[in-house]
Amino acid sequence: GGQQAAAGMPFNANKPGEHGDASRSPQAGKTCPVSHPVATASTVGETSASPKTGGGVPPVGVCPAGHLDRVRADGSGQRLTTNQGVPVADNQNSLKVGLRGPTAMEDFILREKITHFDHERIPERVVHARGSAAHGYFESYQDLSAITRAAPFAAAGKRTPVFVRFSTVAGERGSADTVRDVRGFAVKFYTDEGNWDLVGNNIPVFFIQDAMKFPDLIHAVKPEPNNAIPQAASAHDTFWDFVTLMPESTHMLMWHTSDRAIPRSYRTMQGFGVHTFQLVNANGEAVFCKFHWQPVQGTHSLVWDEAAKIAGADPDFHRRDLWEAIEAGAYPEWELGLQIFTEEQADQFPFDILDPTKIVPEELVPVQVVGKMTLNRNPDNFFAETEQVAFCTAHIIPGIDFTNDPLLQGRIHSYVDTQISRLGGPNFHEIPINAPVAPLHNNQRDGMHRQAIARGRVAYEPNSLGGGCPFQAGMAGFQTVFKMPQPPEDKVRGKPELFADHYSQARLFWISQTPAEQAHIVNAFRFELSKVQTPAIRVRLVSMLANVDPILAEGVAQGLGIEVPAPMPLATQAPPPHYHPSPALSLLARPGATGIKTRKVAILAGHGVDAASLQAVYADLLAEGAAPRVVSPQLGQLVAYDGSRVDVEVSIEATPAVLYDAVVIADGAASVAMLMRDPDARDFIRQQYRHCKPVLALGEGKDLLEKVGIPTAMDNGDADAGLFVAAAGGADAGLQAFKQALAGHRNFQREFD
Ligand code: HDE
Repeated sequence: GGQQAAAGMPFNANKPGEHGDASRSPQAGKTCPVSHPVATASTVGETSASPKTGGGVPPVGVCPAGHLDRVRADGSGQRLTTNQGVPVADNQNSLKVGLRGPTAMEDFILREKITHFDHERIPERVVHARGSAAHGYFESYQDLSAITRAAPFAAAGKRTPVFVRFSTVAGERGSADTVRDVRGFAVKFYTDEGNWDLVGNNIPVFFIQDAMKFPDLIHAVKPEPNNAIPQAASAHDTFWDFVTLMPESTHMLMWHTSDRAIPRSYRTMQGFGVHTFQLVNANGEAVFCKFHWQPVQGTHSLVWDEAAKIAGADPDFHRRDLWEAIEAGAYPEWELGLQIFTEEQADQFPFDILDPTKIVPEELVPVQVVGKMTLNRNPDNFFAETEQVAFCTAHIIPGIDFTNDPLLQGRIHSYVDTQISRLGGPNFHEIPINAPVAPLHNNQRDGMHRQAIARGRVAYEPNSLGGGCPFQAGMAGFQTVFKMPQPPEDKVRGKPELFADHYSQARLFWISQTPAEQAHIVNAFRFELSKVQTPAIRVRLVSMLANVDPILAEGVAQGLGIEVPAPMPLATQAPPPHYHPSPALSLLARPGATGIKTRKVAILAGHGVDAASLQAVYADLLAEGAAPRVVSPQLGQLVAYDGSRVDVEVSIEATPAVLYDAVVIADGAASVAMLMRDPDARDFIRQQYRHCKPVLALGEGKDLLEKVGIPTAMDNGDADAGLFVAAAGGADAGLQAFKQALAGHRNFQREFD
């Protein structure tokens, strides 16, 4: 770059970037205008065989988010401009009165840039602030028009684009992903009859029965208002103070302390609509419905010690997992299940279907699978899409309707209301990610940030000047068909009698868990209440649990070092319904159908490793869709036993044990000796073992197990179903067994040994 300044010019007027001109101007031949890919019939489906989407490639099927192409922007190859399109000559220096003088007020370029920056942030969501999202589509397996006229179910094979956001509830936008919390599971269907938002959670019940209590619940669980502690945690006094004074939360607390609240991945959780909804067909006939999302990948969770460590090692653990799976073409999938029942059936249930603290057990009403959702495209821009997406329970379409669930009724108001302040006005439906794909015509006008240019004189109805348009859709439009009991004549503040049974389904959940899951619940209560500083709150909690199960209450009381107090008084004298265990409520009931796909496997190795067996195992795991990584105390290359070189992909320090689903210890005496000397490597093995993950020791790798004190058989003499020692060179049988264990995820038996 020319440094010779003309007389009077600043000496560095033409100074190149410190890294040369390349960092400041496009490379030769790179200045052509960028075309924005638009999915057409011929490109649709093209990417199904491709290992990667993202990066603007049109996705499979109905081109999820294809409607967003019109607003996608890409600066590559383009010159820099202001927001007014004025080309910017110098993006390094503000305009000054002389090189050492003050900045000129007239530098509109600087001022525009700084002003925009100053206003970059919008308020985070008051709850569910931390989240991640992806595009995809829902495909109906069948024509459900006999039950509902909802557009996505109109025909077998029909595809409807979706945008799905997963979230935690309590933490702030930058909090860690793996905290103990409920996960949001919000789906926006862009149907051809308008947008339908199914705003659910990964737990099928809720803490409270009435919207009136929601601000109290959230104030109790959020960081305490005097010192803003703790972040993204329910383990503090105000939360447990509140919930132990609200016994209706007992059932939810059982789920909240279960492994459901620490999922392995967004891809491995169920989703639930929670409330009872109605499905309505074209004849106006209604049935009740509960929505279930069932992950094809199976349901898998973390263990608590691991979740806590991941929060430090990779706070973006779930965000990264979702992103990487989609980039790798391992598209997450969920089947949609419906529990459909009539009012007559509902009248026979021992609980009220309007009570969001109750499930409808699958033994009572089986779940019918009616379609599948596939997420196959990452957002292009986190803010524009994931942050600005506005889910509202009020967004339903013909064929779906509410019920009188008093929690749902309050939500119908809350979501639209909150978007108005979060997104700055009533036109948030015009933000591209929120805009319906279905055509939109009405007489709503104006407001902050209005985009649409409504033509003509007429913004009222009825009108003759506009030919009566837009006209009412009549029978083709949304109609409310409340099959629910008619509202009583007198307005009341109160609850139906059956809402007062707070414990039977909490007990149902408890007796449906495997021993390992029960132990985790006891431990979680102990942990949470250990953080509570007020002894009376601990006692109150145990008195609630005493109504659920004596073993549970005793286990928690023991952990807290207190006696089990008298059970909390019951809110109803009616005899409690009796439930049999429901195996479907155990996480272990759904191992999933994707085997070891996307499971992360560390192959620990050092110098002197047996390269041939390492590479064989690596290739084998990769071929089955797992994600093996050569992990070593140091980066660079390892010199193998045979003199060849093995690339280290990542250091132990950068990716500790908790970030992997399993570990293989590579063979080779020197390699194993190097690992033995490394404290991180020793910890790695201990933690994999403690977290019940599969471990495969190849050849001399077993010496590392011995070194860290891991028994190769369980105390009772049984083989550990997740620990495999393969003879040198004979990895095959061991590897097969290891992969089977990896598909099953964990061996919880270890916790009892
Ligand atoms: Fe929400 N909830 N909620 N909630 N909720 C919000 O809306 C609210 C409830 C859920 O990814 C807010 O856009 C009330 C149950 C999800 O953007 C707010 C009540 C269930 C998300 C709100 C509930 C949910 C939210 C905050 C009780 C499971 C994130 C920001 C009457 C069925 C959606 C926003 C996303 C978000 C209110 C209870 C799920 C304030 C008043 C029950 C998944 O409107």
